[in-house]
Amino acid sequence: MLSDIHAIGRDPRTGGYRRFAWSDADMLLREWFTGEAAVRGMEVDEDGNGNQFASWGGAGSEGDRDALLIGSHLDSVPDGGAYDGPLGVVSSFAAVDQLRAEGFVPSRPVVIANFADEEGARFGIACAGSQLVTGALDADEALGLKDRDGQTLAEVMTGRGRDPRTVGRTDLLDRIGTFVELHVEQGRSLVHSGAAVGVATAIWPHGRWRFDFCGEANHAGATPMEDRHDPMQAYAATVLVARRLATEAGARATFGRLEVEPGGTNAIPSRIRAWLDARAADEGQLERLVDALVAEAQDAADADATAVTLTAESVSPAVAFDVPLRDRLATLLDAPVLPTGAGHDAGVLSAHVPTAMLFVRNPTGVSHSPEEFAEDADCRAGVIALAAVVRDLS
Ligand code: HGY
Ligand code: MN
Ligand code: MN
Repeated sequence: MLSDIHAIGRDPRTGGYRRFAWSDADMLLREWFTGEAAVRGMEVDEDGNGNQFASWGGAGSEGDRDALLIGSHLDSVPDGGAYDGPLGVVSSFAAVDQLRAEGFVPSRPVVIANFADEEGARFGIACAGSQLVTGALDADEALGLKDRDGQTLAEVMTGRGRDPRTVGRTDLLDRIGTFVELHVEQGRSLVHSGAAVGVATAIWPHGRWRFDFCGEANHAGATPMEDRHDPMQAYAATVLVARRLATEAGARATFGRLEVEPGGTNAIPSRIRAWLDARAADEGQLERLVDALVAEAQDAADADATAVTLTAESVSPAVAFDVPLRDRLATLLDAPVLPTGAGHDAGVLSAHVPTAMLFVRNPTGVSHSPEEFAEDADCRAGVIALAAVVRDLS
């Protein structure tokens, strides 16, 4: 199955994927998901947010809170790897295949999810599909989000034949009792522990903040250095301070996305738009890191009489996965437990239903890059583990 989707949304120059929400690649992956469900006789439905669900043994009825949800997401970050998301969806179909081949019949509905727009690569909000389902993300706020071409989510969904009025909270949480998401590990803990599969304990709190550094455009040659109000300076100081502050705090801070206005080679820019992704082991530490960074950015801007404003675009709280479920799976699988600094739909749902994550070893430990990798043998071990979990929980 992974090889079947290998070429979808893949940039041959980099080998990375560009599978953004509602893009052509995303639409092809949606068709792939529907096809995989159909060949297994699984009923497929798509909620108003674009989340797809393939059901084995019914979709679970309202109020039963009985279905076992598995699955993950199929979208990617720009130049993402082949496993972040798809490994969880593919492994879910493969686990169903294995259980059926063994003649297993679940005692409760088993539903495979493809959560829409988990990466937020196009509209900026992490786990948008699952946050809309739970009501954590307001539908109108989401529909007004714009992509880099200025298209709103409402316009994009309409263009794909969806009705924006159906975006928002659904009854999913009334139909499911447990969510288990399998995901490639984004780190090397399992390499160090020598295990193919691990069970998640926690997700670090994290967020995305947009810094707008505003100065005065001017001529690159005719403007003496002492007369400049160049926003690039405060931005540069902020990036360097972010590394120092995060390193000192044992936290993480990344500026991976930047827009320079107007972007002339021979002109001092008027505005720098920079996105901070910051994460820390607890929410207090994260807040202190961002506050300290904003103060440093303000000092740097003041030094050049430029301005800086901060906008929180996406904030994800700390997640501690359900302890009894975590321990049950770790015992069942004889697997190590480990935290993660990466966000997931499982983190969003964990606030509402008992949720767990299985991680599959990634020898490179690299993710959000074409270098992301998982050995076939470890992928198979992940399927066997997920099948054992589905059997145990249903
Ligand atoms: O950004 C994250 O942590 C996840 O990959 N969406
Ligand atoms: Mn990711
Ligand atoms: Mn992911």
